Amino acid sequence: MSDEPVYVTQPYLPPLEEFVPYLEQIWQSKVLTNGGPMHQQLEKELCDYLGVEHIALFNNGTIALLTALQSLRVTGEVITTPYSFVATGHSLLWNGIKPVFVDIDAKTLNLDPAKIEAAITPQTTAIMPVHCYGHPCDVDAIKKIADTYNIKIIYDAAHAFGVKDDGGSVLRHGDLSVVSFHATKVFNTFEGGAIICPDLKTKQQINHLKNFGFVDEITVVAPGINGKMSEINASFGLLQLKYIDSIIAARKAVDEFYRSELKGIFGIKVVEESGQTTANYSYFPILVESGYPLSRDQLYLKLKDHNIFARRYFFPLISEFPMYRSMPSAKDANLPVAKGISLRVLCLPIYPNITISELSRVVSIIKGEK
Ligand code: T4K
Repeated sequence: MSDEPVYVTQPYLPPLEEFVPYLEQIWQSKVLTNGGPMHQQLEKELCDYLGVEHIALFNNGTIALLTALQSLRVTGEVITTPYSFVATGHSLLWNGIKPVFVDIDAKTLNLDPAKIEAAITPQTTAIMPVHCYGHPCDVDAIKKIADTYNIKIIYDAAHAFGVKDDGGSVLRHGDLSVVSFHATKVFNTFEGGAIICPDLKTKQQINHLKNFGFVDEITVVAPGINGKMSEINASFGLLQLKYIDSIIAARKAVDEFYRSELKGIFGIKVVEESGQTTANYSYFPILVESGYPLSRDQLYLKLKDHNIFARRYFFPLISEFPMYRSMPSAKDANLPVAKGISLRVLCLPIYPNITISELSRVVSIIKGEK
């Protein structure tokens, strides 16, 4: 009998019977969406949990990114990283904005602040960095550049739920930060996302934008979109939030297991956490270096042969997809670090309910014992 499949991630699902009372409440109220009681309660509880002032919930992280750009009226060119999920770049294209790719830092794998200034032109109106794998960007250096050139910062913080630095939640940085609550994320609402807003006025404006631009029954102030989170999604978030500390603790244990087991394997480099005081262990990226007996893709395929579905996040680079690759900033010569990392990276399975025997299977394949 072959081994059970092990995926790069699996959502944590609380006991089904605990979800039933939420559904009963929704059935009773008949309020299914449009900012109902579950939605309002989740916004409140997330503010408390994350330690931020204002959150606007969305139906997914991508629509939240689109709306964040709309709300700041970003146009022209935006500096961003090629080393991310394709939604980062797509949110710019959907707004008619030209992405300008800047290389990443070899240690943090985030946008390299030292390379940003050279990419700024009179058309640049914003920077969109990503806290990749939940590892914080160099927020101080990025803010200094944005202040100097009077441009905005929108953090794609899709991976950074619950991550903190010395001053608190990393989600407080930038003009706006956007998180994803997709099923594959540390905290999920099946599909979902949010914009973290600095003040109530901004949140209200974003609330209008996510509801077609309506401010009352007959007044539409902007060409808004439908970005609303439904009551089912919000209620699942409320239930999930009860378990979030144990979810993150279980992820931490997986992270520690891998770090101790993979130590000293020639040619395998574990990507270090950097800059956070509280991590969320959202991904477990390793780099398959030249000293390892297999290439990254050979190891990926070998794991797959054993029913272990590691993922090459992020390969190809965003800049390599057809709608980006003819842009001058997309050239490999402009992005040598990102290119190199994307050819070596492999994200290993990490999620709360992964078992020790599954983890041991992963490790023994990497060690060449299988
Ligand atoms: N910005 C960044 C930096 C992002 O990483 C993302 C999303 C976004 C923006 C956009 O946010 P959203 O609009 O998605 O809220 C997955 C996710 O779909 C995507 O949300 C995520 N980033 C990206 C990094 O990963 P895929 O295409 O790799 O997902 P998929 O379906 O192959 O799932 C991976 C594995 O997870 C599966 O092999 C099994 C497991 N899985 C998946 C789903 C959907 C489950 O066990 N249950 C599930 O329901 O993109």
